[in-house]
Amino acid sequence: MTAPGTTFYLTTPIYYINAAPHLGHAYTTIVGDAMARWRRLRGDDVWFLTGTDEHGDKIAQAAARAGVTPQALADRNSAAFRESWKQLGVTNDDFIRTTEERHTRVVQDILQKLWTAGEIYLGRYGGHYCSGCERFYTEKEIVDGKCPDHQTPLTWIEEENYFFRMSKYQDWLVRTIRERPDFIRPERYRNEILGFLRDPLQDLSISRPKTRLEWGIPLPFDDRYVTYVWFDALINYVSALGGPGDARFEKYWPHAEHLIGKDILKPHAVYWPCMLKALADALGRPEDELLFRRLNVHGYWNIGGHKMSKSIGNVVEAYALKDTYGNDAFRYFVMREMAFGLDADFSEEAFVARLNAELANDLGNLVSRATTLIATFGGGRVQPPDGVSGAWLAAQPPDLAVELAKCRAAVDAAMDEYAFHRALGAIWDMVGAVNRFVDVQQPWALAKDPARRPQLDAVLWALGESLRVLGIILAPFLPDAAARIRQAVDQTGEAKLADATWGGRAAGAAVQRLSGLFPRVEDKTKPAAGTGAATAAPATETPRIPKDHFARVELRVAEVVAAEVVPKSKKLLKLTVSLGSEQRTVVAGIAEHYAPGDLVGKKIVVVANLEPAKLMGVESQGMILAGSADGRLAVLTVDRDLPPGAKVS
Ligand code: ME8
Repeated sequence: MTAPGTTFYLTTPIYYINAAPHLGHAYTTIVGDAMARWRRLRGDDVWFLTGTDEHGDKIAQAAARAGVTPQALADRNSAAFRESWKQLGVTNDDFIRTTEERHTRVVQDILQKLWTAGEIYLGRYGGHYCSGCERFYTEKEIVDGKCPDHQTPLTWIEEENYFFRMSKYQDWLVRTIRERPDFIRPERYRNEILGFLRDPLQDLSISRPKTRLEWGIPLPFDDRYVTYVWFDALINYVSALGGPGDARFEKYWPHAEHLIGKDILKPHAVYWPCMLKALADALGRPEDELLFRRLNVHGYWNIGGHKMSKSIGNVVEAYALKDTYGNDAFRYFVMREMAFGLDADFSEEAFVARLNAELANDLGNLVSRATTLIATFGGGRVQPPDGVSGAWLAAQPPDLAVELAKCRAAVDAAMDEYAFHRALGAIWDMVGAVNRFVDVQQPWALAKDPARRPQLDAVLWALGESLRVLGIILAPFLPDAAARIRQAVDQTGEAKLADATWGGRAAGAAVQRLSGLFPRVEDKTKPAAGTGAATAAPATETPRIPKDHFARVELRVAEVVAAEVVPKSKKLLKLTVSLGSEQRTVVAGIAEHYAPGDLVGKKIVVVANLEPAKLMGVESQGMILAGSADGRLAVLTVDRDLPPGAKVS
């Protein structure tokens, strides 16, 4: 694990601009952003790069189909990627385009150096070419005479081309991968490449004759040719830093880590290290100064059990869910659902399930519960406990200081391996511990006994402290929600990981109520209960009553302070509500419609003068109002802020 305060350079692939940004692109860019934010949070000096890959057959063909020049298409579509990442809140430090002069200059410079050093030669080659893949296939790779990827017929092409002497680096590459266990991660991809390298490595054709393709970077030593798109594209990682010799390159390149999907493993794990080794030799520099540090490879998203296909548009639709459910929810789902390195399946149903259970329920409710408890019982302030109550708190289960230390260590280790799913799992363990802490400590019960005020204050302080540290640790993953949490606990300024220690805030703080951080959403993918026709009871069936009958019912606004399931009951929730001057316990048959935390912090309406009644052994001192139709139920709330206890008439 690298020590905090180090330099770090992270790149995503540069995306082809013949398709709109979709789920796959968004995933890599989001995890890249989370990693960049995480390393900045640790205090590292970070440079995070993304961009677009704009040359090659695919782009030329797409432009021809659209009736525009390749450059016009590139300008328009590259802007779509840039805009998309901006909307997602991605914090890239630079955005490189392969049609930029700063890129073509470095590509031509590197080609010239390799040519001069004898690393490139002119040769003759005949092969089966797929224009979709922009590559030749060997006899062994062809399936039924067709491209194994596109299942389209291949074209036999024979031509003179320039070749990079890649084969001579085969032994060196195998040795390097063996000596550096984390050069290609996770291990399954390292093994895949070592397996591939058991067969002889071919030299790499790095040019395309202009007679066949004009849309590329001209070779500096033969202008009848343009550069093969992969040779051009890989160099973006270096050209964006200004190329060897540039101050930015010399600072960041030794710490370079690439992030890619498994589809582009071979160019990154084979061509690219060989190119860099050849460049190091040509420049007379040690190979360590030119090799990247790590290649981090993730798996592929499938959609609803099917392979992602750009043509059906499902990948674009999946990405559009960020607009429906919000950036943070989208980020959370993709990072939590995909075990980094393995394939995963995307479905709206799974998305909504996680959103409701983990974001709305676990995290959102905790924030709402904790801030409401502090507002109600602490007057909106928390104070660090003194020696006696501090010692009492330290002995209370669950021990949140220990839980936090466990969470921090687990997140550190997970992020070192790009295991975003595990990092979030560890943070949710902490969220769960704090929720348990509230259930076990029952601050509303402590509040009933004035002699236990110091313990109540210590519990409230622990809740404030939990939210403070969560607001920091969550920042790389859920930047918007984390900022709102930090604001609610009066933390302004930049979050720093070093501050996420238990008891890190010595002074007291004001805490503001924060509810609805992640509103629950209805699962549209599940059929609604009932027939869909209006089946609410007709409003006029019951006999009319004089007005004063209604006036005998005392309705009041009540604030839900705490809620729990009544043991052994499926239907009942026990709510603790505040009527301003007093607190009441109200038992309501709503557990099939609301999780306990859903209502905490909400202002609802109760019948305050009902005779007490026992339900499953719990005395209910009132009744809440709720509407129902089609098997659905909704608790009545007030749409403007009124103090608890306010009369309803
Ligand atoms: O290959 N699941 O660009 P590209 C997960 N320009 N990630 C996916 C994905 C999926 N189903 N589909 C795409 C190129 N990705 C080249 C790269 S780099 C020097 C040149 C992501 O637009 C993933 O990161 O086809 C994958 O590697 C990348 O998009 C490919 O993007």
